[in-house]
Amino acid sequence: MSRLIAISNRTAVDPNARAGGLAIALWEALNASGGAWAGWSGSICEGDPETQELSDDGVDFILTDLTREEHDGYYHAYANRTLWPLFHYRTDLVSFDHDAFRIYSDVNRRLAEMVTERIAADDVVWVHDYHLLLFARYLREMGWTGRAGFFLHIPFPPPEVFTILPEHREVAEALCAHSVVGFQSERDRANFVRYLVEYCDGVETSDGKVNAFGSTTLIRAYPIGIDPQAFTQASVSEAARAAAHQIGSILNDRQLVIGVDRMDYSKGLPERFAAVGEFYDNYPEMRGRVSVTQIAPPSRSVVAEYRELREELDRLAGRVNGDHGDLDWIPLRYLARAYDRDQLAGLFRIARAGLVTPLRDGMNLVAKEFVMAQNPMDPGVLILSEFAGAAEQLHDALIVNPFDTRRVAEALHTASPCRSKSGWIAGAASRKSSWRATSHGGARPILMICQTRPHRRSVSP
Ligand code: GDG
Repeated sequence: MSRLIAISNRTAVDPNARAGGLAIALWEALNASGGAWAGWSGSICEGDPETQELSDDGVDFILTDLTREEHDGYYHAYANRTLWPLFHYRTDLVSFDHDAFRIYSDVNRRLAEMVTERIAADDVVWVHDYHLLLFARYLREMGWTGRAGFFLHIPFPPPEVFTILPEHREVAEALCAHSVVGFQSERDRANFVRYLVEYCDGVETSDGKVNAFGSTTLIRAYPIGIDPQAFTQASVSEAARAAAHQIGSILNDRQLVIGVDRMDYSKGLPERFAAVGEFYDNYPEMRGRVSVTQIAPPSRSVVAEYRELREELDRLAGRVNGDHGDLDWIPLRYLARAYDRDQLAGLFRIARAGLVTPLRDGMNLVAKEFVMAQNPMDPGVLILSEFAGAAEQLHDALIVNPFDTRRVAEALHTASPCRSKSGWIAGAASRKSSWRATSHGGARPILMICQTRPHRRSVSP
C-alpha cells in the first residue's frame, strides 16, 4: 500500500510539538494513512550521526542527529541567515557563505539517502520548507522515480530578489524535480513561475504546469489553514477563560488590542510599536481607554539580529510607556515569553482588535486563529498586513501597509470602540456586524471571516 512520507527539518516526534497548525495537519494525514515522518531529531551529536527509527500511534519516525558543523552550516548559516532573510525580501540581512551552502547540500543529500533507503516505489514523498530545497535533487540522483511534492511555508521572492542567491539555478532545478510545488499564496506562485519563464526558459502550460529543466511540474498556491473548530473550542476552554479573567483584572474595563508573534524581524514588531506610539500621539482621546498587549516568544535567540531586535523592542516599548503611561495604565505591554495555545485563544476572544502586521509572511496563522477565536455576537477587528499571505484570503480584515505607521495608527483608531463622541459606542458596532463564510482553499475548507465596521479593504486617509 502506498504510504505518505513527510520530510521536514523538525518533526512532531515530541507529542508537545503536535499543537501547531502544520504539525496537526501533518500528524492527522500521516496518522490516517499510516505514513512516516523524517527529519532532524533536534539533537546534536559528537561522533557520526546515526539514524533512529521509532513508531508512535501509527506514524513511523525516521530521525537523524546533526553534527555541530552541520547544525551551524545547514541550519544557522544557510537556512536562517541566507534563505530566511532573502525569501522575506530582506536583502540587507542576507549573508552568503559557500561553505554553508556545501554543508546545506550535504545535509539535504544525507537526509535523502536516509529516506530513499526506506521508501517503496509507490510511496508519496512530501517535502517541507526552505531547509530542504535541494532534497528532491538527491532523491532523483539516487534513482527514486516516484511522486514527490514540495510545500514552501515562507514567501517566494520576486525573481529580481531570488537571483541574488548565487545558487538560484541549482535551487530552482531541484524544486522542479518534484511533481508538484506548492506555495502559500498566488503572489509566491507567480514569482516562481516568472523566474522559471524569464531566467530558465521555462514554458508555462494552460493547466498550471511549467516545463523547465527537462521536467514538468505542477505549480500552485495551496494556502495553509488551521483547524477552525478546534481553535474556536480552545477560545472557550477553561484555560482561555482563566487567561481572559487574569488580563481583565489589569485591563480594568479598557479595550484590549493584541499581537502574538514569534520574535522575528519578519513580523514587523518595531514598526508596530512605532504605530502604537503614533496611535496614542494622534488620538489622545484613546489614552487610558485602550491597552495594547504584544506577546513575542523569543526565537532563534543565538543569532545576532534577534538579540538586536529584542533590544530595539525593549527600547521602543519603554518609550511608548514613558511618553504615554500613567500610574494606573500601561499603554503597551510587551511579554517576551510563550503562553499556552488555549490562553492565547482566550485573549484573542476578548480583544477588540488583533494586530497582525508582518513586513512579509508566507501565510500567518495567527490572523486565522484570531478570527476563529472571536465571539460571533461581538467580534473584534483584525488589522492585517497586506504583505501576509493571509491577506489574499481575509478580505474583510482592515488591510494595512505595515511600513506606513500613520495608517496603522489610523486602523487602530478605526478598530477602537470609543472612537469619538459622534462615533459608535463600545461594542455597538461589533454587535451589528455580520459574518460571512468564504472558501478557504487550504487543507480546511471553510474559514469564517469576521466582518467589522467599517469593512473596507484598506484604510483611507
Ligand atoms: C511559518 C511561516 C506560515 C506564537 N506564539 C505562541 C504560539 N504561537 C503560534 C501561533 C501560530 C504559530 O505559532 C505561528 O505561526 P505563523 O504562521 O504566525 O508564523 P511562523 O511561525 O513564522 O510560521 C508562516 C507558517 O509557517 C505555516 O505554514 O503561516 O508564514 O513563517 O500558530 O499561535 N503558540 C503558543 N504560545 C505562544 O506564545 N502555544
